[in-house]
Amino acid sequence: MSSPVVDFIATEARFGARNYEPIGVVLSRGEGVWVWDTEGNRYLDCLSAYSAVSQGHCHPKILAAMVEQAHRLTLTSRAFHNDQLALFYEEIAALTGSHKVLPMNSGAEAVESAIKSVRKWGYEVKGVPDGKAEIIVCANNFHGRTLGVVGFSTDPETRGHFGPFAPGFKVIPFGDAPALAEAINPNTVAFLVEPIQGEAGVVIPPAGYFTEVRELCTANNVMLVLDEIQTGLGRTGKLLAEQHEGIEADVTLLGKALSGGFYPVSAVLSNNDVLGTLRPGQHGSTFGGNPLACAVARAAMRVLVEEGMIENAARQGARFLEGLKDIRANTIRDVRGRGLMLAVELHPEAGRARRYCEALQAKGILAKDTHEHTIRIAPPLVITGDQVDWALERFAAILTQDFS
Ligand code: IF1
Repeated sequence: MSSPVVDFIATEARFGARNYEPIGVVLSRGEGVWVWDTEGNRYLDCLSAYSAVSQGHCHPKILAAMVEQAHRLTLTSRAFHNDQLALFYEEIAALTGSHKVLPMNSGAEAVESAIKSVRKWGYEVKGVPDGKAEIIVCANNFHGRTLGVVGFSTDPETRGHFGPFAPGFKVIPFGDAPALAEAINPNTVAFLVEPIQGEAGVVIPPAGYFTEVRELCTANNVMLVLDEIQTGLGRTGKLLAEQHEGIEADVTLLGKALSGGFYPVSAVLSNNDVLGTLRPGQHGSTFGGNPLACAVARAAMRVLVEEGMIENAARQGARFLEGLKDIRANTIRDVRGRGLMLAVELHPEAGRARRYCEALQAKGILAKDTHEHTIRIAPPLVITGDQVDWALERFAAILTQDFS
């Protein structure tokens, strides 16, 4: 057979580094919650490019902003001002209530930038002796793929054989406030944590955890850095996941949906003097804050709010979660989620989650397994109630089968 699907997959395998193992579908078009493969089959996208296309595929207003800006000016570098950056700053600050913004590109770059900033703050404001700054992170974290970041990963796959790594990180269990209290010492500059651990399998901490975390950080002059790259911008049914516990981070990291999936755009936001310690020449990026990125991000933030996507994530997320909980299948060990960040954890004996994702694909749903036994579900935030019900029918059909 010489179908184009075989060609694309084989050619990728021949030339590409094999750092991914994609499901056997070749996508060529997307619109809203739907994507189509090269043979014209339609799928409901329950991954949303790891939450980057929260606004739906090829959102027409973000597309228009991107095309319009691309015709005028794409990149100036930060050596000169451009007429989009100030507007991006104003709008992201108004949306999130943050005081200072550092624009970057990928999520991992935002994390790296935050680490540099809190260390510098530690030395210049908190008074930590030079070279002694400590950052506390959580076991099973996922913050990206750069060397600095994988160095404090606890996943052997993620960090194995990539060392040596930078020192200065201390790992504690996630969801354990007493462990944080114990780990803090006078050289601690920050606690870096995901509000809900995504890659770990959508792990939601116990209620009250972040309230205690906030209090501990404040009491010890430790910067609370929330990685909202995946949870932020409406994914969990609130603009920021921190709002579920009524707290405010000192530093917030955004990425992914900040561009609605059109372009890599990330940002470090701070409520205080953390970003203020960066002086000219001490940090930067060729592409960070470029006019195309800013125009795209402005449109991506605008449609999120104007089209009620955050409220819709709360509403449809509750419907999806309830529907999943109603599925009676002995393959299911646990169902959890907040907003449209959901997961079905299978019994280990039920077989690998990957098999279920392949079966879902045959029924017109694309979802992604994580950690062998968990199916992650994160559709675009524009999903309707009927589409949730359509998906639930198919999840029920697959989960009542046994692929062990
Ligand atoms: C891959 C998971 C999602 C992130 C958080 C920073 C980053 C990510 C909380 C880095 C990125 C991605 C990247 C992708 C897999 C993925 C992922 F499965 F690992 F957990 F989304 F669910 N902070 N997450 O989730 O952002 O530099 O990639 O823009 O294969 O690496 P990036």
